[in-house]
Amino acid sequence: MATSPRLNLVFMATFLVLATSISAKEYIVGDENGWTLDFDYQTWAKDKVFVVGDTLVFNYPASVHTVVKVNGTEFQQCSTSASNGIMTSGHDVIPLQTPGRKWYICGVGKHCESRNMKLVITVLPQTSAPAPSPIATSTSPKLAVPTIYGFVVALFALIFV
Ligand SMILES: [Cu+2]
Repeated sequence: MATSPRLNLVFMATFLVLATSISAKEYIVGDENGWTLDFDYQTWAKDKVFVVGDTLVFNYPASVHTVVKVNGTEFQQCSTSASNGIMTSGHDVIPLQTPGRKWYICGVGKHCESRNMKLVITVLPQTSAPAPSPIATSTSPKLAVPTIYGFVVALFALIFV
């Protein structure tokens, strides 16, 4: 019993769609500056669109800084509580698993209060329509979408012609 070429196409299309939906962006906080003193993280975050499934990476010399996930109030006050997860590895990879606002500060000394080591981002749901278009510097995720649409159109053409 021969495998239908159309069935193969369905599998391929399914695979492509899945591959696209799990593809995620990794953001190095502060880019080459990393997680450090006196960097403007709000400007860094401003033109980026964070989506569930993306990851944040905080790079810094371990023992010099930390990364503490806090709430909005703690963020404003640069305070931490026992319930906050603290990360100290120097290469902290944080998967963005839920939509909403996320706040991160450095828990060392007055790095948050006086040296601007604080980052707030808003994570969008994965299913949302294309976000307000950022001035995209990375083009690969954008290229993938027309590819999928083209493939789906071709697939329908094959099935219904
Ligand atoms: Cu610090």
